[in-house]
Amino acid sequence: MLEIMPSKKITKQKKNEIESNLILFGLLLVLILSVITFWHISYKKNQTNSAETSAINQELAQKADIDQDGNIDEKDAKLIKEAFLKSDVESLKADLNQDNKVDAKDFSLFNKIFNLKEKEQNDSK
Ligand SMILES: [Ca+2]
Ligand SMILES: [Ca+2]
Repeated sequence: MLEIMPSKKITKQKKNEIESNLILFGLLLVLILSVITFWHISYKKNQTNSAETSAINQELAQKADIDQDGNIDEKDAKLIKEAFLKSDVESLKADLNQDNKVDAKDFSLFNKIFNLKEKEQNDSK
């Protein structure tokens, strides 16, 4: 009996220790969960952003196919060169950023799309 009493006291102390450890553990768990939630939200945000970017590229890619033959190739490059600094209806098909003139901005946009398409084709090979 005498031996059991002090050991019970120790157990009570240990219990308090365990309780405070549990509180710390709980706080840590909440912290980890909020970090995961935050990471998840920003990950989803990134996913939405990249989806938006690819949608924009898709739209631009359709415009960059100036002769509408389904391919973005040298023929379209030639058309955009011919349309350079012109503002008639036919030339404005090459106005990719739609500011009503065909200039270096459209040309660099076309190059970007052209390179993207080429990369896509190489990736799928
Ligand atoms: Ca074309
Ligand atoms: Ca333009």
